[in-house]
Amino acid sequence: MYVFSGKEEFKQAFSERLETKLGKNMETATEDDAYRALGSLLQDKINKNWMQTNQEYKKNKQKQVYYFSMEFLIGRLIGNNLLNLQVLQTVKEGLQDLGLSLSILEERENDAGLGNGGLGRLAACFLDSLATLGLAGHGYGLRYKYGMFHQQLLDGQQMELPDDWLAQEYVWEVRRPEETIEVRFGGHVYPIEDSLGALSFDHSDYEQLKAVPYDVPVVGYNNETVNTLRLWSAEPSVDDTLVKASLEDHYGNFLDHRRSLTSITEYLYPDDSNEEGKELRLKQEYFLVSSGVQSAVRSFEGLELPMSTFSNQVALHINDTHPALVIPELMRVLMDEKGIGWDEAWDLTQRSVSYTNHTTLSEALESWPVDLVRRLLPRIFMIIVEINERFCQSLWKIYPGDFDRIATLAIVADGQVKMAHLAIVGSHSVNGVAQLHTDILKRREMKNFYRTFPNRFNNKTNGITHRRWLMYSNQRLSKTITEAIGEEWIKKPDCLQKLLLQQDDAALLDQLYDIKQQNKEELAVWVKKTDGITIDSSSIFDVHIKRLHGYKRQLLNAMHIMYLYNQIKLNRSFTIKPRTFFFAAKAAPSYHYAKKVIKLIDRIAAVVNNDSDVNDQLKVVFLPNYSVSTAERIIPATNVSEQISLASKEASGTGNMKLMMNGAVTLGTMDGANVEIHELVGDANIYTFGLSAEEVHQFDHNGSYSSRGIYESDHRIRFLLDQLILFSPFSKGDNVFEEIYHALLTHNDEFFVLKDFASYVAAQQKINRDYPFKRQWSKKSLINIAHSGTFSSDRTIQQYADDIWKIKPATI
Ligand code: 26V
Repeated sequence: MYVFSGKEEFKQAFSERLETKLGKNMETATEDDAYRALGSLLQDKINKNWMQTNQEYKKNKQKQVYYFSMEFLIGRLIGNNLLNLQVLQTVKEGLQDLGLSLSILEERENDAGLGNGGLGRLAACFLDSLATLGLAGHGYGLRYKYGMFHQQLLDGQQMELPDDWLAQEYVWEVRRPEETIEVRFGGHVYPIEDSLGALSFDHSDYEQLKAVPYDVPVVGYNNETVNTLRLWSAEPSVDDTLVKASLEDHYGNFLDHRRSLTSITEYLYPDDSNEEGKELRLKQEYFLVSSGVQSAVRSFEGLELPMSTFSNQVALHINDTHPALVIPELMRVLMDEKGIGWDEAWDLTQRSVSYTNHTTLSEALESWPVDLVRRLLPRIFMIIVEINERFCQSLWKIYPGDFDRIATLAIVADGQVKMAHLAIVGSHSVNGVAQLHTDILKRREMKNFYRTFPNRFNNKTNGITHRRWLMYSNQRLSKTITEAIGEEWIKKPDCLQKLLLQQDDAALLDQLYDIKQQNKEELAVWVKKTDGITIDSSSIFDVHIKRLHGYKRQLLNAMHIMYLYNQIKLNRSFTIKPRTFFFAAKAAPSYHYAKKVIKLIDRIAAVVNNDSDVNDQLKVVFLPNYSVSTAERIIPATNVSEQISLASKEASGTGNMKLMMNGAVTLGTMDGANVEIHELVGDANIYTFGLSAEEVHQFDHNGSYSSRGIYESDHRIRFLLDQLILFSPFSKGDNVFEEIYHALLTHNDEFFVLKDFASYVAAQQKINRDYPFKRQWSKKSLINIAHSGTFSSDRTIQQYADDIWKIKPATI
């Protein structure tokens, strides 16, 4: 896309924009003004191609993919847009000439945290790849007024503060009131039969509200494509004056009622591990689904094609089960609004919808009480019941008399609507997010469904966009890679493998080492500035960044640090290569145990960092408020990537991919995509440890694990656990860590922390021995970078496009 011919043209346009948009000049403009002027200037350039992209799609009757997701963790856009428009360098230099720093202006943008973690960030990476590959794929999400909470630590206690990201005008969004959709909740549905015996449904007494879209452009890299991320916002409907009457004209009641309706898009649910069954969450889900489906149908109708071709023109993808109501909602629109019969509507629905599963953790599996669904969504409920009836009847034909099997597969059972069952039955494709995860779905979690629909199941190993996570966030490394192998890797990330030819090139290895060193120094400066902690940038940077969860085992890492501390304190001859352990993690606000682990890490940091016997060898840093923009700072500076989940629990992981791509070496279990990383880089370039998924399964199955047995036989572990509850530098004699102690001992250590401790320590010792051999370490780093192209989301999206959505690039 043509943006600026060079920095002079940019400077001219920028100064003009300051004047025309903000009435400021270089003397009077604040940093905020400058950011705003830059954003608005880019938005203008993007708009032209945005419009053109939409027109081309329509003219060519291009099949459209709508990616429905409750979360899009997009982070800041300015740097990414400059990169994709290929003017990052021009603008950086132009601003410099004007006495401004791009990186300071970038900080003015609020980081759009409309997601919890991996699932939301994946959606954002996918949008980037769709646009870059020239594919007609768009995001449908919610415009939460408050995104992921802002985390602060007060004496190690996590505090959640509201993320008021829209407090300042968001430069990238465009409100499109003309595209508003009406969404209905509640009321009563009655069947009516006409004189010919045809059935229709009358829906009355419902509450109606407006879904107003705010569109955010998604700019492809070095092409003309601009797709759309459409975020829906709830607003009161004009029609609700009717409601006013039913509330007996009481003005206060009326306004309360209005507020409660529009609260649907107030905030993002900050828990990604525990299904709470909150009514407001179900309302959010249906609000997204109903707006999205109606809007997709409306666009389809603009093509003036027969309804029977819907599934040739439209693919609806659901990111986990959260938008699974897409299935009955599309059935409703096709039947009740377009007059199509059940069988044809069902056929079109199944052909359009595809579903990705992101977890096998039973606590996170969604199911909704039948009573709630019936009350909130009466027509949708009727359709779900009918889908279930027909499905169970079809099962009866395959498995006559097998009540038990049919009961385990039913969509509605035990007073609950099971969303995963609905998603599998109503779609043509179900995929897991890494090979191991897909195998577990097929062999265990969804075994009966897999037997019934073997062709529906497939794997799509996750990916990350190498544009944001390498080209943008690690510009030094990108430059060196291009100097070494040319720039083909940018369009074809698999070409990073060319680096393998130079794996013994001493100069290149030294250069990689230096780049890492510079990135570490930069991070150290930032940590000093923001948290006041001094770190040794020549120490090993060991990084554990992800949501805080029992299965991710931040506790295992923390206990190892306690162990090192004890060793150094008690054993004069024990030394280690200096190491800085970084953590960043948000805990779900109601996840008590997770908050205790944060507290423990904070306590360990306080002890270790202030003890002069150890703090030349050991430092611990907990970086608060983990977000996309902090990840962008930490990842380029990492030596060791901690991916230590209990095998079988982490569906894929994507941080593992980002870190590998930036030359970190993985310390990991054989879980999720770590398995695939290991396969690619080989034993010499990854540190693996711990139980296998199969071993974990066997223990869970036969119940033979005893954490107490380990406590009794391993004195190191006994010592550590006692330090949690008896007087020690960590416990300080109070009972704050009793909960952790009991989880490990009384409740038999659900996540096998004690079981994997010994092999984790051994792997860490190996790292301690290997790191000082600079060239060899750099070679491991190079081999990781070289194989990381496989994990570009361009590869992932190409596979979705070919195998699931059946779409080809458009020519814009
Ligand atoms: C679940 C729930 C349930 C309660 C309500 C709010 C809520 C929000 C999100 C979730 C989804 C949890 C699943 C998830 O995030 N899975 C992660 O997906 C990543 C992308 O595929 C994958 O890399 C991670 O391994 C997986 O944990």
